[in-house]
Amino acid sequence: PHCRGEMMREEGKPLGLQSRTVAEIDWVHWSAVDPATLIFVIRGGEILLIRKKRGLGAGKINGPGGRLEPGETPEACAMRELDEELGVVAVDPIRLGDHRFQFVDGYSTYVHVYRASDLQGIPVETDEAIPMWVNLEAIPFDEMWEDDRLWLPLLVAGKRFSGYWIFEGDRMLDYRLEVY
Ligand code: 6OG
Repeated sequence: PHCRGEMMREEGKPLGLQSRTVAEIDWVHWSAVDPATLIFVIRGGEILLIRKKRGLGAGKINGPGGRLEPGETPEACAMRELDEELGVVAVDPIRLGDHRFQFVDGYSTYVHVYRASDLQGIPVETDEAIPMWVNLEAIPFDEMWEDDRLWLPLLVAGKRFSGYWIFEGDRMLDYRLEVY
């Protein structure tokens, strides 16, 4: 539903024959409908998460982030989204990985993933998000996108990664996750 009219088919595949496995996609020539970001602040044994009020994944818990605006760099996008969603500024964000999400309805997004170890300001609820500091031992994966339990522990451990994911709505069909 989030993609109606934006993109009717995935590269080289007629409608109705979208790939359901990672191996079927030519990822070198793949491109995403939307570039986007996620940013996770981890401080004092806790991670800053949000309950998203709107956009893709509304109702779920996720990291702050969102789609790039035209001409915006990924890092600027991550910082803008943190400000818009929670009214805070991350200190020294570093890019630890990226994800390619292909949905079988044709929508796709390429997500740059950042981690920061400090924050200026106190997160506040906005019309986009409710902030929550969560113990690193108690990340609520049951309320998050299905992929998160597979790669968020890598980010917490400071590892670099690249993910390739196929989704049908909320359901993950297949993935490949590279860890460096
Ligand atoms: P807005 O609609 O808020 O941008 N996003 C995902 N995050 C995770 N953890 N898993 C997924 O699996 C995701 N698909 C998209 C990227 C969308 C936000 O949602 C994230 C953006 O931060 C499918 O503008």
